[in-house]
Amino acid sequence: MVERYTLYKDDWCPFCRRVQTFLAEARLDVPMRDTFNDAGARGELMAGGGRATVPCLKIEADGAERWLYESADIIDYLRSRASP
Ligand SMILES: N[C@@H](CCC(=O)N[C@@H](CS)C(=O)NCC(=O)O)C(=O)O
Repeated sequence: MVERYTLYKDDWCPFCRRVQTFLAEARLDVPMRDTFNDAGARGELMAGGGRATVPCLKIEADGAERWLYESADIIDYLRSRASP
């Protein structure tokens, strides 16, 4: 199953930075949406995930989407998907 990811983050958040550092080290190219500078991105996060907390990973597959909060859970999830 092919999954598509979008990371909702802001530049001031240390938990977001932790996820971004992991992505860089793992060489994973995940599109990002900045909820601090982009009201549209913040609206998407609120509407889809239910709260404004970042980081949050949107996971799209088979026409469905999941919103995963918590930096440690996001890293664990992407690590497991990158090397099952
Ligand atoms: N335990 C969470 C902490 C996330 C967190 O506290 N994010 C802050 C920014 S650094 C936030 O979005 N606060 C605003 C809110 O929750 O609405 C994680 O590791 O991801």
